[in-house]
Formats: sequence, C-alpha cells, structure tokens
Amino acid sequence: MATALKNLNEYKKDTFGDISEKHFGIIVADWHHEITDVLCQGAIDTLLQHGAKKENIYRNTVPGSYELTLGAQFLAQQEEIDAVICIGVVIKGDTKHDDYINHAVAQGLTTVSLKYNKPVSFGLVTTNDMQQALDRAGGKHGNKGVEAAAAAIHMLSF
Ligand code: RBF
Repeated sequence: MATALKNLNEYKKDTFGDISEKHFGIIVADWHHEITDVLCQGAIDTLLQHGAKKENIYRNTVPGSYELTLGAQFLAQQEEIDAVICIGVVIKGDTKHDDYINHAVAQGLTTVSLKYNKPVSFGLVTTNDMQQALDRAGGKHGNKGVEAAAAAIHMLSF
C-alpha cells in the first residue's frame, strides 16, 4: 500500500509561500473526536510552525464527517478565509455507511473548493478499523492533519 510506505509528515516545504497574513478555517467532525482532536492539533501545529498567526486560525466543529461539506461551505464563502481544512474519521462497520459518507464528502469538498476557488483540504481518514485510524493520528503512519494543513499551505502558494 502506497501510504504504508510513506511517512505522511514528510512534505515539500520549499513549495510554501508566506502565510503570516493568511486566514484558515478548520472544520472538525465530532464523531470519533478522540482521534479528530489529534488530527486537528496536528493541522494547527503545522500552520503555526509555518508562520500562520494563532488569531487567524478558526476552528469549528460539525457533528459527523457527512457535515464537513456544509461546514466547509460556510467558511469558504467568507471572504477573509483563504483556505479550509476539513478533518474527520470514518471507520468501516457492518453497513455501507462509510462508502456513502466518504464519497459524499470527497465530492462535496471538491465542489466547494471549485465553487469558491479556494483550497479545501481533505483531511478525512477512512479506515477499516480503529487501529488504522490511530496509526494515522500521531501513530506509525504520521498525522493526516499535518498533511491536510500542508496541502492547504502548498495550494495557497499558487
Ligand atoms: N461520522 C463520522 O464522522 N465517522 C463515522 O465513522 C460515522 N459513522 C456513522 C455510521 C452510521 C451508521 C451513521 C448513520 C452515521 C455515521 N456517522 C459517522 C455520522 C454522519 O457523518 C453524520 O453526522 C450523521 O449521519 C448525521 O447526518
């Protein structure tokens, strides 16, 4: 598997521009909040580490990942927001809920990004079980929140 071979926290920092005046909206799903909190912290730390100001980072929560799209739209439509970072965890269960949610979020976030012409990062961890999610939230596969923030910063340099 590609991601298993990759340290997710390694990204090309030379593609980053100055983000000291940029405003970031972060939407975090409450579902599996013990994991999404860690992902969100990874995203915030990454923004701060690369020069964003704490007061320019706006964190909002939504009930579950399915609501990330509307949350992203609320933020993206605000003129002062330069980029949106979406964080959620969807774990497979006995039913196909994960398929429906994941596809809806992927499609929805793409639509919001293109509609508002702003970066909207897909920080949705979609796994077969809880351990795989933990591995991607500060575990052996890094922190997907870091990667989502890095993608937003990279896209702002266009
Ligand atoms: N939201 C998540 O963020 N992660 C999940 O793993 C998750 N599993 C769900 C499983 C089922 C069967 C249902 C009905 C919802 C689930 N949700 C999950 C919540 C979903 O994203 C949304 O918040 C609710 O369906 C309300 O619109």
